Amino acid sequence: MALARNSMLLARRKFAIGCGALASSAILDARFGLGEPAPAGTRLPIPMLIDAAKQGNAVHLKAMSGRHAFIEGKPTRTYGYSAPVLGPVMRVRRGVEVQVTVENALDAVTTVHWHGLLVPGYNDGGPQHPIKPGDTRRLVLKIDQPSATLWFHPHPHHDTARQTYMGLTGIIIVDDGSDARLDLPRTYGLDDLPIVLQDRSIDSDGSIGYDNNDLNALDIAYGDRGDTIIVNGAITPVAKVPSGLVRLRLLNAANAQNFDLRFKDQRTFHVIASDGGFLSAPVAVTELRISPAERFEILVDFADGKAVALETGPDDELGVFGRVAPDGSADYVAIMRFEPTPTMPLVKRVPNRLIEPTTANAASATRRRQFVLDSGLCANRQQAGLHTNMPALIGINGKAFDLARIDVETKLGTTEIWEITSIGMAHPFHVHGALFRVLSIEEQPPPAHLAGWKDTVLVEDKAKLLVAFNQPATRQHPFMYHCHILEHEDAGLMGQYICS
Ligand SMILES: [Cu+2]
Repeated sequence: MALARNSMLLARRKFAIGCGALASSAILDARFGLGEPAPAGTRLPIPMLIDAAKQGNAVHLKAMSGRHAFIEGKPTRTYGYSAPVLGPVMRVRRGVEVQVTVENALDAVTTVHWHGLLVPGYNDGGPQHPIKPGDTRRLVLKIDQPSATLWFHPHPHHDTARQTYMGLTGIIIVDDGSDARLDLPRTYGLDDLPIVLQDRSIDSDGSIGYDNNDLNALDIAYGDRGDTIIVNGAITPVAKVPSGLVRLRLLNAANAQNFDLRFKDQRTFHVIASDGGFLSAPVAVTELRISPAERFEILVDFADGKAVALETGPDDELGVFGRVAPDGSADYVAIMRFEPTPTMPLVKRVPNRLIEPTTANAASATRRRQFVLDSGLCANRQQAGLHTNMPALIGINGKAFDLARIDVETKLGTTEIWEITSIGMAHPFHVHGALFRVLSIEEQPPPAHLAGWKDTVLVEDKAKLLVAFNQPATRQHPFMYHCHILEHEDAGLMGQYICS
């Protein structure tokens, strides 16, 4: 949690002015760079696929510590789900009940939250349902939602950021059978690849450390950001792919970092799905921003047989210091590479149409609520004139998270308009147990790739969401809504709602 690592974040345009005292002590020499170049040829690790249907819809996950070498020959302590780091990809069919057991083999209390899965509050895996070290939790997850790429991660009280950073992240693929009908790439590990994007600070001895007692005010204010980007746990790996269409299931599982993705040759690719499932039609783009906890599925055409790097660009939330090349010499840096092989492509054609999302009528919303997300930065303290000492309030609508307080009561089967305002910096806002449509973002209609059902959206200034509440949650087992910068969440940028 070096101060230097986060100091450059102060340069972000919105709060560059007015943070004098803090900035003068913090503007050091840090750069958001890629660290050591990776050894060429590290293959993209492909997480183990658990196809629940092939094992009687029973899945066992063990949250455990292990050892993983981010740098060759320098293994270090990490966490994973039934793996030394990260976890399996769990494929579940729509319409089934999956019996899941979660064993906690860590030396810390944990939970597993099924991010994006539409299940009742008692199965949501929030901080209200701690699993003690040595304990095993059994639950039955009823899968009833369209095809989508979801994920699972820890959500314990005040320890989510550390546990996720140490490696606890897995993917869930919900499969309703539409892949074959749409003739989409669907051969796992071949033309259907999970891509888990994260950043880490890796010390020269290969270790990644995260100490909750060592977080300084800046680590919390900006979230933990590392100088090395990892993909499925590897530094700039290489994926061998068919010379045809390849589907990438992109997940930003970073604690705080936004990724601005493009291919080095700036080829066009197609976004086919976001958090909640398919878009109505593929959206052609050359760049794609993905914020923490968001997912996008994209189709990339490698028919030309040419190797190409996937790059990330400067995080423009961070101003000139968001540059990714350590020496500032390049705007974009490679985070992985694709090498097409001259095999027969499995799928060649991008479909014209996908699946029309169920309609969302803002006129039928029964309530309108405002949520002001405040991460306690100096600029907003001045604006608000409320707080004079660090640490400032980190919370929603002036309240820090309280496990004993229900903030919002919603009605099952209704929709509400939630107006989200970010103060100080952009916050990726996530709602548990519900999906929403973005009605407007920065007062504009959403771009096509953000127009489907979602559960997380990056709110730079303002967003208006139409949230659909279709899962029950009681006072004993409420749902959460929060910023998905994990240090913000742990520090209190979170609330609880019930639904009945
Ligand atoms: Cu935040």
